[in-house]
Amino acid sequence: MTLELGFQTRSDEAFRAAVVSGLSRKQKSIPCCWLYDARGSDLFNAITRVEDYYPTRTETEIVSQNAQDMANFCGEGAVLLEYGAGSGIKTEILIDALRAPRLYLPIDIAADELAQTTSRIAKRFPRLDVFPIVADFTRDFDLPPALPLGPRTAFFPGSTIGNLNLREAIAFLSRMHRHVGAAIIGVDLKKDVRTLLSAYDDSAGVTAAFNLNLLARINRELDGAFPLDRFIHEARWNQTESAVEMHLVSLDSRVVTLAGRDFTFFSGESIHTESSRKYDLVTFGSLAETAGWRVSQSWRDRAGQFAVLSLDAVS
Ligand code: AVJ
Repeated sequence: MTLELGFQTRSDEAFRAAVVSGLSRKQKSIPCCWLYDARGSDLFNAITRVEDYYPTRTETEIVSQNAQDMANFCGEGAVLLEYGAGSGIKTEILIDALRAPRLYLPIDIAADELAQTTSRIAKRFPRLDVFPIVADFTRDFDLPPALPLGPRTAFFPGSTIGNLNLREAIAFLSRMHRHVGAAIIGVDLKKDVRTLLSAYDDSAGVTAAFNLNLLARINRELDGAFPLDRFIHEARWNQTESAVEMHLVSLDSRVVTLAGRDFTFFSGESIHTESSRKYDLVTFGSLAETAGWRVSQSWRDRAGQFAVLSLDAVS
């Protein structure tokens, strides 16, 4: 059974405000949540299937091979929350292994994709209640009151936590602590820079299309005038932040009008559109600890590229 859809928290006005303020900074930047309109979600799903992008297939394999352990961690009659649900492939594997799960609450800002994922999962697991919530999980939001009893576990795969900076990650993990007492979280691990950069600048050009779609969205929704063939996608390794960054680089000096305002670019100037932080297990463990969590188990692939961790609330 699927309950009615939650509330919409992101509006056209919020998009305009985010773009205008982001492009007014010294280092121009736009929060990565705006990459995921309908076309952006499709392009991201295409990224997960390209050879160079290792995280999705690696994590899916880890979840498949350890689904029983993960299900035991969740316990019987679980209430499963998922932050940034996306396409929900890994979630299906986990739900399939759970014993008599009670309720699945996927939370995502991409409303269209959330609706698709929700109906697929509701169809496949007819006895599971599904309650989708359209919300930005990086901000405060309330869970619906009167959740059924049963152990609550959060599922946060995809290394989406990597998109958050230190302050945001602690705020997120603290909010998760208010929502649930246990969590299963995917974390992409530090590795050689070449592997990282090709994952974010794949040879098929899908990541480039994903990044450039943001400018197309601005043109469409904010009456923008970005010439799409004069901006290029770039992936950069930021050693200090231990993050792969995506940028959109202007090939010329120019003035771009959008939302009735002018923005000046010098030749080579970039808009920073995403950071994907890469952790080692020790660093992630102490981050989790700061927010009241203890790592209980960690599952990795053979090559040690990616980790899925179970967390218990300690305080
Ligand atoms: C879905 C946020 C985890 O950061 O690896 C993929 C998004 N960006 N390629 C990531 C993404 C460029 C992805 N996350």
